[in-house]
Amino acid sequence: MSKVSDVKRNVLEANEREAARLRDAFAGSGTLVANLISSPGAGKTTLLEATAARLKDRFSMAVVVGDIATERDAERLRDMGIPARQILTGGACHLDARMVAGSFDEAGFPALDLLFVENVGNLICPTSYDLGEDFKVALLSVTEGDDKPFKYPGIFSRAEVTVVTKTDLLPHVDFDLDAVRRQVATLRPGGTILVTSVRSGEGIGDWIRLIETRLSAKRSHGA
Ligand SMILES: Nc1nc2c(ncn2[C@@H]2O[C@H](COP(=O)(O)OP(=O)(O)OP(=O)(O)O)[C@@H](O)[C@H]2O)c(=O)[nH]1
Ligand SMILES: [Mg+2]
Repeated sequence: MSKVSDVKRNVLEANEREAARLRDAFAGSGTLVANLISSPGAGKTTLLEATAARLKDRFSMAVVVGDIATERDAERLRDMGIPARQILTGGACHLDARMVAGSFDEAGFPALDLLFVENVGNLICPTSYDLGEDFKVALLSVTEGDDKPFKYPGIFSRAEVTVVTKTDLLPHVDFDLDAVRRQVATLRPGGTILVTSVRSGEGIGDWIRLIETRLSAKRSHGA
């Protein structure tokens, strides 16, 4: 049992060192990095498509996306006109910093303003792996149930931003937004909650403003 925890601790420590190297590199280039985490199908790629549509003409941006199989999400993002690199994890249920660093180097991205990392769809495994990001974003779609923050406290306490997605579907599901707000406020006091729908456009402007504000804060901090 203790050997298993030793191995796990060593893996996480090695990841922390690689993540620190990535964070230094992104500080040097002034690149804002967001790590998007959710269960499968909550709407990560769709939100990134909407983000690309609104920001790609003003900022240089790219996406690194992790999945256990298929190039599909990277293709969707390339179709939106932004460079995207797919990492196939070979079954692993999360990205780690080494995978992101390798993929980023191979991709030969130009100096970027924005890098979005779409993690493997999973609310548990990606939570413990720092990828050198500026902040984690947890997405929760209204079809998943309003009890999820307390059931998966790791991600909702570590994510600076929680994005509730697919609010156009609210009339069809039992989902108490206030209950989610209360849980997130308990797990992440002072955290940001955005309530969004790519279909109706609700909250997408708030998301875009958050990205712009965070980028300009990072740039003025680094200047
Ligand atoms: N009604 C509605 N559907 C949405 C919205 N956002 C995404 N979807 C749909 O939800 C499904 C999953 O969306 P994706 O963006 O592929 O989800 P994902 O989180 O990237 O999924 P994985 O990469 O497989 O984990 C797709 O059919 C989307 O069209 C929304 O705001 N409203
Ligand atoms: Mg996706």
